[in-house]
Amino acid sequence: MNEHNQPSTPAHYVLHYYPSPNSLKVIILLQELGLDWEGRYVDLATGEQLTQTFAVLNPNRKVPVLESSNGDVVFESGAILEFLAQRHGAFMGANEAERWQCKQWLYWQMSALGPIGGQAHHFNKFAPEKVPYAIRRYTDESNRLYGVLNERLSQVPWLGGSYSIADMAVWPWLVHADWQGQSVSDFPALAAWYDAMQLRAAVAAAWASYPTREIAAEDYGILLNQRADVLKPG
Ligand SMILES: N[C@@H](CCC(=O)N[C@@H](CS)C(=O)NCC(=O)O)C(=O)O
Repeated sequence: MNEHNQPSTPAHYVLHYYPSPNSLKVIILLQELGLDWEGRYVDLATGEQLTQTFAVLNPNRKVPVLESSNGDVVFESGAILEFLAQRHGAFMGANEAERWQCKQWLYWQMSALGPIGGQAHHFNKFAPEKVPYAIRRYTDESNRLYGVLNERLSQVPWLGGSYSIADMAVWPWLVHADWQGQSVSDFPALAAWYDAMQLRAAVAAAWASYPTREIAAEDYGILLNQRADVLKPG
């Protein structure tokens, strides 16, 4: 360890991922930092995340999970972003005030935009039955959250003041705005920020390496029907 409590040998990282917004956040940061890393695809449709091998990495049995050659294992995309940003001393704000702005918007993404956007995806696109109340509830709340982002980004160029992991956490959740019943172009400051994100080489590289595919409805069986018994060794 050096004086910053960081291992002195550069680490090799393994990202257990699936092509979804929460994994894409981390891929963007790995690209921004220019780190030595490889991706390991976790087949969620066949339940690879529910195996005992995977449960050792993440007791919540979800991707992403980051492993380092120094023995670190981190789950939860927000924690992974903080871990890498802190360890490599970048993208967490240029000063104390920005650090807290960055954290606020990161936690906002993790607690609001992600969960609400996820439910909007679910009820608009994947739910086997159309539930009008749920569609309206999550589409409207997504719309409100886009408004919050637009307001913030009409005051500052990046969510934390300077470019940070907060921006990297939010952008992947806007890529499928249509699944949330939204259009980024309805929000001018947000649209300008979205375009600025896309112009970053690391974001473009992360996006290019991100295999998007339409997921067949039958692949969702395992994802949409889990209760506590999935935790039992099978
Ligand atoms: N809060 C978690 C959410 C992780 C999450 O929901 N991952 C999804 C893919 S985006 C997953 O692994 N789903 C598998 C399952 O539900 O079985 C994070 O941000 O890391």
